Amino acid sequence: MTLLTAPQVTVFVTGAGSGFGAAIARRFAAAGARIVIAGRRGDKLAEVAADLGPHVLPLVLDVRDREAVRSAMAGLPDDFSRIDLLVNNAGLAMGLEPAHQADLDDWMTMLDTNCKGLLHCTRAVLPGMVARGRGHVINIGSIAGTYPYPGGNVYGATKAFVHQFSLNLRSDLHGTGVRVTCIEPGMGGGTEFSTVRFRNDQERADRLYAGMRPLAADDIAESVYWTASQPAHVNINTIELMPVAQSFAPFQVHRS
Ligand code: NDP
Ligand code: 8X3
Repeated sequence: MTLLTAPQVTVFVTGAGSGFGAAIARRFAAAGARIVIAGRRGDKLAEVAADLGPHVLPLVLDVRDREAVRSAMAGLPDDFSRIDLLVNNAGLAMGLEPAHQADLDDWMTMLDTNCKGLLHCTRAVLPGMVARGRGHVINIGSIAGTYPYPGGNVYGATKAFVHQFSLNLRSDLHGTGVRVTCIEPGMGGGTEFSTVRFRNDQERADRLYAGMRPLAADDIAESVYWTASQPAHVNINTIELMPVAQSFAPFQVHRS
């Protein structure tokens, strides 16, 4: 039985008030799932929830807050408490400065959100999944976790953490029936990602996508949905996807 043909499937999506997370929530709601949508801004969650039908629970939550995550997960109403799929999507990049000029606070925020926040949510859902003998954790990584680029320093390192933690989780969950996937997109447009990275400099954010077609949030949502829809004996370990307009550049050579 695939996850999505099971009755009353419950999906928990972090960072669902915008971008990929909102699209993922919409995709699963369209398939009839119950959805918990989590994020820090209640107004954004309310906007998303308005389109998702009756089986949605908006949850104002900062994934960096370990105790808040624990108590929010433990206090979910009965209808939403047995999470079949956790999508760890909340995350951010802050700045594109080289390491010797970067803001140390930005680095800590990325670590706290992209790594620790993901750990808080994952650790909270796993015991229930293991006890039920089924479940799926889908982590949103990035090509930045595999391919270095100038200014990617800590952001890329956090996504390398997400990649390796996902693989290591698979080892720990061997024999439990719980699946783990890391989905690693390249440039995605139509989200708040670059606006956040460039500290609300919207012109700079828009320039990044000028004249090219990035991945859309719906492309990521479709890959998450496809991954979760595989038969229960199939585990998709990793998916890396990029826009056709993005590829690789040569190594840099400094000449004196
Ligand atoms: P968005 O900025 O639109 O979405 C990120 C979401 O995470 C926001 O809704 C934000 O909401 C939420 N969030 C941030 N911090 C926290 C927190 N501490 N607790 C709870 N929620 C939080 O960007 P994307 O949709 O593009 O990004 C989604 C994921 O995809 C991220 O992990 C990103 O690293 C990854 N990614 C993005 C790519 C891209 O090019 N866009 C490519 C590859 C990966 P709020 O502020 O209300 O909390
Ligand atoms: C976001 C993709 O290329 O901006 O993770 O790092 S990239």
